Amino acid sequence: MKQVGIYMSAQFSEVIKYSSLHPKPPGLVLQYGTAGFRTNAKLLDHIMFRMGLLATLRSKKTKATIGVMVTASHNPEEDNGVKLVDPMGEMVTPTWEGYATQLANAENEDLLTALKDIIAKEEINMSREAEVFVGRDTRGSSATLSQAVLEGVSSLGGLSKDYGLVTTPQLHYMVCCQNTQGKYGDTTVDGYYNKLCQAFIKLIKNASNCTDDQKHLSLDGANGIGALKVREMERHLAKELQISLFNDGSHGKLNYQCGADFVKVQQKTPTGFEIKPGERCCSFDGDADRIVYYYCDAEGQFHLLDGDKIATLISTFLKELLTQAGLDLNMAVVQTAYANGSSTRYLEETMKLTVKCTKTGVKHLHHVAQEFDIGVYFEANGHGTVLFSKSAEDKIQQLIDNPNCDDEKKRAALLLQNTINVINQTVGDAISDMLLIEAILAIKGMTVQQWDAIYTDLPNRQLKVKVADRRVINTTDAERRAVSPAGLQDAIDATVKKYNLARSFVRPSGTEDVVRVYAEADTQESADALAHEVSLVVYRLAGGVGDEPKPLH
Ligand code: 16G
Ligand code: MG
Repeated sequence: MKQVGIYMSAQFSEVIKYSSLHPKPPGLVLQYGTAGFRTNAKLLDHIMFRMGLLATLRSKKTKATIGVMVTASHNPEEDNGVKLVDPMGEMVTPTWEGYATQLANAENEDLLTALKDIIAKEEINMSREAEVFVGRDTRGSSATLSQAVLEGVSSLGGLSKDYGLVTTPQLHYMVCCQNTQGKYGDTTVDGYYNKLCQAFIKLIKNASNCTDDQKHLSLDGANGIGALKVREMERHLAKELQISLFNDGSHGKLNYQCGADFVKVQQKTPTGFEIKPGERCCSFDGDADRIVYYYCDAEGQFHLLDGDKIATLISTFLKELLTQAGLDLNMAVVQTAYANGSSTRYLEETMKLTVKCTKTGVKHLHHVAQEFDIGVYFEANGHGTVLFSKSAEDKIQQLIDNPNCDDEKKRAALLLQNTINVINQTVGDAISDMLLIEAILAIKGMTVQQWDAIYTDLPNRQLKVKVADRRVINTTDAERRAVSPAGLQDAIDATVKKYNLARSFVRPSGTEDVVRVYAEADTQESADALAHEVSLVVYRLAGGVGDEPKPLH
C-alpha cells in the first residue's frame, strides 16, 4: 500500500512539473462537444496536455489502447481541436466526455484534484500500463499541439505511439487494429491501404467493360490531410482508379473555399477545380471523415450528391447482394432529421428498407446502426459508414466456405465480403467511402447522373438564428419536435401547414452558439419562405437577439 502511495506521488510530480509548461489561461471555459474540443489553436495547448492525461487514464481503465486525434476538421486553418478514440475505434462515452470537460476547465492549481477525482470515481488502478496512439492533421498548429498530448501521456507514465500525419479515420482504424490484435488489419498506414485497396481491386474485377471515363474521378482534397493520404495510397490502386487531385495542399489554404463542408453548404464547386460537364467529382473535408459527390451538367448547373444519396447507393447495392446470396439479414439505414424527405421516402417506399432517425452527431447514428445485422448510417453532410454484425460476417463467410453453394450465391457472398473489407467500420471515412462508391458505380456501370436520378431532392434551406440562450430549446423525437419553449412547436406546425410537401424543425447547434433552422418544401421559393417564417418564430419565442431575421428574397 505504502509503495503504491509513493509510486502515485512520483507520477503526479511529473504531472505537476509538465503541466506548468502547459498552463491554462485563467477563467477559460471550454466544452467537450459533439466534435471534441474545438476552438482557436492558440487556446488549446493546456487542453492537449490534459487530454494526454485523460487518454492515459482511459487506457488504464479499459486495459486497451486509446486514440487522440488533433484536428479541427472543416474549421478554418487557425482553429484546432482534439478528440478521444475509444478501444474499438468508437467515440468516447458520455461520462468520459464529462470528465474531459472537467479536466479541461480545472484551474492550474486544481488540476491534480480534478485528476484524482476521476481516478477515484472510476477506481482506476494506476499501476496498470497505458498506451495512447496520437495522430494529427496538416494544420500549422497541429505538430506542437500533438507534442503537448504526448507530454501529457508520458507524464502519467503512459506509452505512446505518434502516427504523425494521418486522417481521423486512419487513427480510429489503428486503435481498432491494435485492440483486436490485428484481426481488423495491420496497425500501420500501409496496412490500412493494403486492406482497403486489395478489397477495392477485388470488387472492381466484377465490373465488366470498365471504361477510362468510369475509372476517372476528380477529387478536391480541401488542401488537407486527405489529399496527402490519397497521394500516398495511389500506388496501391494499380491504376484501377485514376484520380485527378485538386486542392492538394501544395499552395491553397486548408478548407478555404473548398472541401466537403464548403461544397455542401454553398452548393457549388470548390475553387481551384477545373470541372468538365458531366464529370464525376468529390470533396473531402479537412480531416477526411466526410465526403460528398457532385457534377455540373451541360448547362453548367451544379448537382450535389450528399450523404443521403450515398446511403441510398450503398444500401441498394447491399440489398441486391443479400437477395442474390439468399441471405436473410436485417438491414437498416440510419439518418438524422436533416436527411432529405425524398431520400427517406425512396428508401422506405421504393426500396422497402427500414429507416431510423436519430439525433445529430456521429455517435448517435453509430449506436443505432449497431442494432442491426447491417446498419448503413450517413449524415446528410457526408459523414457515414456501414456496420456489419459479427453474425452477419460469419454467415457471409459460411456461404463462401460452403461447397454446395451455387455460383451466383458465392459470387454475391464474395462481393459482400470484399465490401466489408473496403469499409472502415470504426467511423465515417472519406477514403474508404470513396473506394466503395467508385466500386459500386463501376460494378453497376452507372454514371453519376444515373445515380443522381434515383430520386430528386426536395428543395431545402438551412438558416441560423441567434438567441440569448440556445439551451431554452429542448427537442424530442430525434430533434424533429421542440418541447420548449412553450408554443414554439405549435407555431412551427401552423407555419408548415401553409406549404406543400413541407417539413421544418429547429435545434440548438452543438458546435456553434446558434439555433439551426431546417425547412424543405416543393419549391425552393417555398423552402426559403418557410425557413424564414420559422426563423422568425424562433426569434420571437426563443429569445432572439440582434436584428430580426430578414426574408431571403
Ligand atoms: C459535429 C458532429 C457531426 C454533426 C455536427 C452538427 C461528430 C464527430 N461530428 O461536427 O456529426 O453533423 O457536429 O453540428 O459527431 P451542429 O450541432 O452545429 O449542427
Ligand atoms: Mg471531419
